[in-house]
Amino acid sequence: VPVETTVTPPPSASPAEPTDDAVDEAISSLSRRGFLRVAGLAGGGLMAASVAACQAAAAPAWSFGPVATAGAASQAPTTAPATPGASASVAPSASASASASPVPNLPKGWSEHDLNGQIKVRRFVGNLSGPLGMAGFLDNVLGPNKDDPEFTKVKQGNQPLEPTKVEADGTKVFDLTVDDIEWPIDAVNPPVKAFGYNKMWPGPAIRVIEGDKVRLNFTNNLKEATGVHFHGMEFTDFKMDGVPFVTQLPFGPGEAFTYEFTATPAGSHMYHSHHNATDQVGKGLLGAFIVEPKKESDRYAKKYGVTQEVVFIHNDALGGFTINGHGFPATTPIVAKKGDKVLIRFMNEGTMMHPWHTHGFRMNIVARDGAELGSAAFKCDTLGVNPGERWDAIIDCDRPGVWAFHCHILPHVEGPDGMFGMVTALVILPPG
Ligand SMILES: [Cu+2]
Repeated sequence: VPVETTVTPPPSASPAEPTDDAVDEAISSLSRRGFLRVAGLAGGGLMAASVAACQAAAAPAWSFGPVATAGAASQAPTTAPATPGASASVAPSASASASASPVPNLPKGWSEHDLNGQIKVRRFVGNLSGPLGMAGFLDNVLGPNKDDPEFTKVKQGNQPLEPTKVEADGTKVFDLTVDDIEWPIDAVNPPVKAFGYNKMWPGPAIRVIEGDKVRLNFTNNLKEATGVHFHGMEFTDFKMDGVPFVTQLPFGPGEAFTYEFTATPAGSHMYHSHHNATDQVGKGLLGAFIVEPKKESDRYAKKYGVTQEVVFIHNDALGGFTINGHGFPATTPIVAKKGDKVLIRFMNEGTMMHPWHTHGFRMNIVARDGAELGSAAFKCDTLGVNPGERWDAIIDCDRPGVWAFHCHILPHVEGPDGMFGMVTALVILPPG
């Protein structure tokens, strides 16, 4: 299981944990090399060529090439040349492991893979041992981290969007733009050239109430045409369905288009580009469209005692394997308190199925595609989420700890230098 094998010495190692000093020294050696690698990517030219050569050299050890399998990346040459930077973001691990020189002071029994794996986890869960009341446990990983945790350094999408105004007839008006953006998949690799609604990936989370009249004004600031589809909505006027050449003409650079409908049914839904979509959705034109049930007693907080909710929008194209526009260790951990009930709205905007696996807990699956399962609700610890699907899962946080939470297609989560991509954790803090 990834976390355990990554943060502890392998069985062949000396039973004593390596000293902090030895690990820090080895880490700083690797970090310097990591910095040089990033600098090389940013500089392009000769360095870029040598990085490309390194990546080619690394290929035989890598059983699955995320770059090759990612839909948009493989089709990229016409619309988005596959730059070394983009490749590095898709498989951030490949070039680091290709460096040949031995790492000085590698703890006994460790490989460079082990050390790189630990660095990734430190970037993700540094500074956690204090809040968990676990000082002394895996201090190299959960202990004081000289760097801030990754998620404080990268931009976050999925920010709540308030209506710009509410008309006299109750219509909620939302204004959105469609923009070219540079998006950091993590804090180390160069940002990728992406698209965003309101300059973020995922686009802003839009939340309305069942039966609300909504009007969504989109202004296209891209250099290409687009169209927006509200995935899961059942409205009367099909011309609001957002499929260029089927229900409307695409709207081009500098143009605007307004979608207007009554929000129904309730549930977890999405909005995304439906034009040149392999490319546009793969570059970040995706977002959550959540319709709360009209009756308050039907909402998750009242009905199931949900205390916190999280949206997980997956993608597996331009930015590699991502949750909410970031790959591990820049994914955001779910942080809860013992006793919390956490709702996760899984939304797959990618091109392949991802089986989400919770360590330590079964999820209570209460809705699919916005439709409540009722007596057909079920529990599982691994939930396959197909492209286009939304599943609502509730976790009873009854035991403190740092619980790994990841897609269980292993090449989506672990590479030659540790975990990447669709990995996060459920962190449950003890009382107080
Ligand atoms: Cu996956």
